[in-house]
Amino acid sequence: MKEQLRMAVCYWHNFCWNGFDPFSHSGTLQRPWFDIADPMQAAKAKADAAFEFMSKLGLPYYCFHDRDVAPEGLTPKDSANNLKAMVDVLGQKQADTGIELLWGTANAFSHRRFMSGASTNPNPEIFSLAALQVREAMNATKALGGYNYVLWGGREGYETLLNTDLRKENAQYGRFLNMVVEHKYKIGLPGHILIEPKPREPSKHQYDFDVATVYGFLVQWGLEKEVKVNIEANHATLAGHSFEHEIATANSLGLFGSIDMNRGDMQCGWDTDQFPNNIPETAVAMYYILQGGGYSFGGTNFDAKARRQSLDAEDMFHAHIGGIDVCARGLLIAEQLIKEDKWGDFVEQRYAGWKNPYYQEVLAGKHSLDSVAERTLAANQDVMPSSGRQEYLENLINQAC
Ligand code: XUL
Ligand code: CO
Repeated sequence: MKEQLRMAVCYWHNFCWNGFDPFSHSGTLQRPWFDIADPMQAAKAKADAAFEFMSKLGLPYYCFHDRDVAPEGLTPKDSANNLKAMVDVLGQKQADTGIELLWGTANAFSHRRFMSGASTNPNPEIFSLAALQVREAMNATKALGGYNYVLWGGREGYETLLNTDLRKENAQYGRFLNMVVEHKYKIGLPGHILIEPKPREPSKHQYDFDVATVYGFLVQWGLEKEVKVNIEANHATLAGHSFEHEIATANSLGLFGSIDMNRGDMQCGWDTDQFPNNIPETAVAMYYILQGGGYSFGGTNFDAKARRQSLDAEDMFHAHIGGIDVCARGLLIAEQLIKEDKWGDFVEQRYAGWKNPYYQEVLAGKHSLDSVAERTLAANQDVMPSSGRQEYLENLINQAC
């Protein structure tokens, strides 16, 4: 079961406060690399701290944004070279510790050039800068033996419709994503291209609103068999869904890839990225992940950070250990629920009528609305509903916890 969790820690949230914070909710943990004037030396010191921390936790994987591991340079070429230099550093760290790269991604949302979008920018030269940055980040991921590549479109959306051409931006995004998929095959990345849905923040409206919206976009651009989703718990909350709703939707559409594990705040509606601490909720999410067949190349990435007033390195350990334990407990409970099979069996029984050969024919398109209506008229029998047993099912979960 332990292998099923495929735990990773995200550089972005734990080691990334490199002078900016787009979400204005970062903590103030002591960060020794802050005092180092040379940005590349600071990046190396940050890598030392990150790998020491992840090793102490015994984590098998990590994830990164390009600009979190390597500073932006004065020119696009400098930025690309900085990342290449850090790939060597990170490669050595991986070899020394045995920690592997779950996924890489590009931060194409913090720099002011992306304020009107990356691939969806009205200016095609900014589209091209995003293409360069993503190509470099994909190549870095490949060079480090990474499994997957994530795209989160923080600025792929709009602030006001008044200045926005939705049709044009959609076509740009569709072409960009196809280019990314083509490049994946060119360099031979083993895992998935993963889109991470989120409805808003920093853009007022983001195109990758939720899993179902992403699916529609993928179908439009012929990519529904090529791209999967990285589902973040707090992003589901922001979209007005539960985490398990997003996981189950991805399962039903064949899109499930990976998760960003965290929790939001049910009262304030921000992307607070807190560590998970609710065991029954996590168990339900894990249940759907297992039910869908588990991870293939994906994993459980902590896109979470300790709170602003949790100042000490010790707090980082409390946060991660607590989060990992909640996921582990959730996974074991989910395993037990699947073994007991009362829940699965109930759902199966609820739909059992559809196994009837006649209804199999209906689903296969062998009957028209007329023929179904005539058969029903001939039988002339009303049907009573049966109980959905919601409370019984809710109790099953709590009993397993
Ligand atoms: C932002 C977020 C990102 C993505 C990767 O809300 O979740 O860190 O996980 O860009
Ligand atoms: Co995330």
